[in-house]
Amino acid sequence: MKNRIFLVLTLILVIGLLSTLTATTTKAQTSGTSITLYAGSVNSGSGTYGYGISASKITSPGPTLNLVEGTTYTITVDNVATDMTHSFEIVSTKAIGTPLFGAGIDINTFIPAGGSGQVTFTPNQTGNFYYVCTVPAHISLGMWGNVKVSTTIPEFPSALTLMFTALAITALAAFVVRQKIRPKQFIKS
Ligand SMILES: [Cu+2]
Repeated sequence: MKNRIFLVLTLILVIGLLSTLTATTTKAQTSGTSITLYAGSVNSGSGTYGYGISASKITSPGPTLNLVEGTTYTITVDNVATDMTHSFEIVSTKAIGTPLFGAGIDINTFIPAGGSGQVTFTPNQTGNFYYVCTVPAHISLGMWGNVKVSTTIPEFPSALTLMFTALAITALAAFVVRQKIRPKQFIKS
Protein backbone atom coordinates (compact mmCIF):
# COMPACT_ATOMS: atom_id res chain seq x y z
CA MET A 1 0.00 0.00 0.00
CA LYS A 2 2.71 2.48 1.03
CA ASN A 3 4.58 1.78 -2.20
CA ARG A 4 1.51 2.70 -4.23
CA ILE A 5 1.10 6.00 -2.36
CA PHE A 6 4.72 6.90 -3.03
CA LEU A 7 4.33 5.85 -6.64
CA VAL A 8 1.31 8.15 -7.12
CA LEU A 9 3.01 11.06 -5.31
CA THR A 10 6.20 10.64 -7.33
CA LEU A 11 4.23 10.51 -10.60
CA ILE A 12 2.34 13.72 -9.70
CA LEU A 13 5.59 15.50 -8.83
CA VAL A 14 7.35 14.34 -11.99
CA ILE A 15 4.42 15.41 -14.20
CA GLY A 16 4.31 18.81 -12.44
CA LEU A 17 8.04 19.34 -12.84
CA LEU A 18 8.00 18.30 -16.50
CA SER A 19 5.15 20.69 -17.36
CA THR A 20 6.92 23.57 -15.62
CA LEU A 21 10.17 22.80 -17.44
CA THR A 22 8.38 22.52 -20.81
CA ALA A 23 6.61 25.85 -20.25
CA THR A 24 9.88 27.55 -19.28
CA THR A 25 11.69 26.13 -22.32
CA THR A 26 8.92 27.24 -24.71
CA LYS A 27 9.04 30.75 -23.28
CA ALA A 28 12.81 30.99 -23.55
CA GLN A 29 12.88 30.09 -27.23
CA THR A 30 11.38 33.32 -28.50
CA SER A 31 11.88 35.74 -25.64
CA GLY A 32 15.60 35.63 -24.82
CA THR A 33 17.75 38.63 -25.74
CA SER A 34 19.69 36.50 -28.26
CA ILE A 35 17.36 34.94 -30.80
CA THR A 36 18.37 32.72 -33.68
CA LEU A 37 15.88 32.23 -36.49
CA TYR A 38 16.35 29.74 -39.31
CA ALA A 39 15.04 30.73 -42.73
CA GLY A 40 14.29 28.16 -45.41
CA SER A 41 11.74 25.81 -46.88
CA VAL A 42 8.67 25.05 -44.79
CA ASN A 43 8.36 21.80 -42.82
CA SER A 44 4.85 22.66 -41.58
CA GLY A 45 2.33 25.39 -42.30
CA SER A 46 0.67 26.90 -45.32
CA GLY A 47 3.63 28.55 -47.06
CA THR A 48 6.54 27.53 -49.26
CA TYR A 49 9.20 29.34 -47.21
CA GLY A 50 9.23 30.26 -43.54
CA TYR A 51 11.19 30.77 -40.34
CA GLY A 52 11.85 28.51 -37.38
CA ILE A 53 13.59 28.22 -34.04
CA SER A 54 15.54 25.25 -35.42
CA ALA A 55 16.51 24.21 -38.94
CA SER A 56 14.14 21.23 -38.74
CA LYS A 57 11.15 23.23 -37.42
CA ILE A 58 10.60 25.86 -40.11
CA THR A 59 6.96 26.95 -40.18
CA SER A 60 4.75 29.39 -42.05
CA PRO A 61 3.99 31.75 -40.42
CA GLY A 62 7.19 31.64 -38.38
CA PRO A 63 7.34 31.63 -34.56
CA THR A 64 5.99 34.73 -32.76
CA LEU A 65 8.71 36.95 -31.31
CA ASN A 66 7.74 38.23 -27.85
CA LEU A 67 9.85 41.28 -27.10
CA VAL A 68 10.01 43.78 -24.26
CA GLU A 69 10.13 47.52 -24.94
CA GLY A 70 13.51 49.02 -24.04
CA THR A 71 15.35 45.68 -24.05
CA THR A 72 18.23 45.22 -26.50
CA TYR A 73 18.00 42.12 -28.70
CA THR A 74 20.37 40.46 -31.10
CA ILE A 75 18.65 38.45 -33.80
CA THR A 76 20.67 36.09 -35.97
CA VAL A 77 19.08 34.69 -39.10
CA ASP A 78 20.62 31.53 -40.53
CA ASN A 79 19.61 30.89 -44.13
CA VAL A 80 19.48 27.08 -44.25
CA ALA A 81 18.22 27.01 -47.85
CA THR A 82 20.43 25.34 -50.44
CA ASP A 83 19.58 27.59 -53.40
CA MET A 84 17.51 30.57 -52.23
CA THR A 85 18.32 33.98 -50.73
CA HIS A 86 16.31 35.28 -47.75
CA SER A 87 16.34 38.25 -45.38
CA PHE A 88 14.68 39.64 -42.26
CA GLU A 89 13.08 42.88 -41.16
CA ILE A 90 10.52 44.03 -38.60
CA VAL A 91 7.74 46.14 -40.13
CA SER A 92 4.46 47.67 -38.95
CA THR A 93 2.33 46.01 -41.65
CA LYS A 94 2.83 42.68 -43.40
CA ALA A 95 4.64 44.30 -46.33
CA ILE A 96 8.17 45.30 -47.33
CA GLY A 97 9.00 48.71 -45.83
CA THR A 98 11.48 50.63 -43.73
CA PRO A 99 12.59 48.38 -40.83
CA LEU A 100 11.13 49.33 -37.45
CA PHE A 101 13.69 49.87 -34.65
CA GLY A 102 16.39 49.51 -37.33
CA ALA A 103 15.74 45.75 -37.21
CA GLY A 104 16.72 44.69 -40.71
CA ILE A 105 19.19 42.10 -42.01
CA ASP A 106 20.40 42.29 -45.64
CA ILE A 107 17.04 43.67 -46.77
CA ASN A 108 18.42 44.75 -50.17
CA THR A 109 21.42 42.47 -50.64
CA PHE A 110 19.77 39.35 -49.10
CA ILE A 111 21.41 36.58 -47.06
CA PRO A 112 22.86 33.98 -49.46
CA ALA A 113 21.91 30.30 -49.20
CA GLY A 114 23.95 28.79 -46.36
CA GLY A 115 24.86 32.25 -45.03
CA SER A 116 23.73 34.18 -41.97
CA GLY A 117 23.18 37.74 -40.82
CA GLN A 118 22.73 39.53 -37.51
CA VAL A 119 21.14 42.71 -36.19
CA THR A 120 21.09 44.30 -32.73
CA PHE A 121 18.20 46.62 -31.94
CA THR A 122 16.04 47.98 -29.11
CA PRO A 123 12.26 48.18 -29.62
CA ASN A 124 11.11 51.59 -28.36
CA GLN A 125 7.38 51.16 -28.95
CA THR A 126 4.82 48.58 -27.76
CA GLY A 127 2.38 46.96 -30.17
CA ASN A 128 1.77 44.16 -32.63
CA PHE A 129 4.14 44.13 -35.59
CA TYR A 130 5.45 41.67 -38.18
CA TYR A 131 8.73 40.31 -39.40
CA VAL A 132 9.05 39.52 -43.08
CA CYS A 133 11.51 38.41 -45.75
CA THR A 134 12.17 41.20 -48.28
CA VAL A 135 12.99 38.93 -51.23
CA PRO A 136 10.26 39.69 -53.82
CA ALA A 137 7.11 37.54 -53.37
CA HIS A 138 8.48 35.75 -50.27
CA ILE A 139 5.86 37.29 -47.96
CA SER A 140 3.07 35.83 -50.10
CA LEU A 141 5.00 32.52 -50.12
CA GLY A 142 4.72 32.48 -46.32
CA MET A 143 7.83 34.22 -45.01
CA TRP A 144 6.47 36.27 -42.15
CA GLY A 145 5.73 36.05 -38.43
CA ASN A 146 4.25 38.13 -35.61
CA VAL A 147 6.22 40.43 -33.34
CA LYS A 148 4.65 41.43 -30.05
CA VAL A 149 6.36 44.22 -28.12
CA SER A 150 5.07 44.59 -24.55
CA THR A 151 6.16 46.44 -21.43
CA THR A 152 6.68 43.04 -19.75
CA ILE A 153 6.41 39.46 -20.93
CA PRO A 154 3.57 37.62 -19.17
CA GLU A 155 5.17 34.82 -17.16
CA PHE A 156 3.99 31.36 -18.05
CA PRO A 157 3.23 29.56 -15.90
CA SER A 158 2.20 32.51 -13.73
CA ALA A 159 2.95 32.60 -10.01
CA LEU A 160 -0.77 32.12 -9.39
CA THR A 161 -0.93 29.02 -11.59
CA LEU A 162 2.06 27.58 -9.74
CA MET A 163 0.43 28.30 -6.36
CA PHE A 164 -2.83 26.60 -7.38
CA THR A 165 -0.92 23.64 -8.81
CA ALA A 166 0.99 23.26 -5.52
CA LEU A 167 -2.27 23.45 -3.52
CA ALA A 168 -3.96 20.91 -5.83
CA ILE A 169 -1.05 18.49 -5.50
CA THR A 170 -1.04 18.87 -1.70
CA ALA A 171 -4.82 18.31 -1.51
CA LEU A 172 -4.65 15.30 -3.81
CA ALA A 173 -1.75 13.83 -1.84
CA ALA A 174 -3.62 14.29 1.46
CA PHE A 175 -6.71 12.65 -0.08
CA VAL A 176 -4.73 9.69 -1.36
CA VAL A 177 -3.00 9.19 1.99
CA ARG A 178 -6.33 9.34 3.92
CA GLN A 179 -7.97 6.89 1.53
CA LYS A 180 -5.13 4.43 2.06
CA ILE A 181 -4.99 4.79 5.89
CA ARG A 182 -8.73 4.64 6.75
CA PRO A 183 -9.46 1.07 5.59
CA LYS A 184 -6.50 -0.19 7.67
CA GLN A 185 -7.84 1.49 10.84
CA PHE A 186 -11.24 -0.13 10.30
CA ILE A 187 -9.64 -3.53 10.03
CA LYS A 188 -7.56 -3.02 13.21
CA SER A 189 -10.55 -1.90 15.36
CU1 LIG B 1 12.78 34.66 -48.20
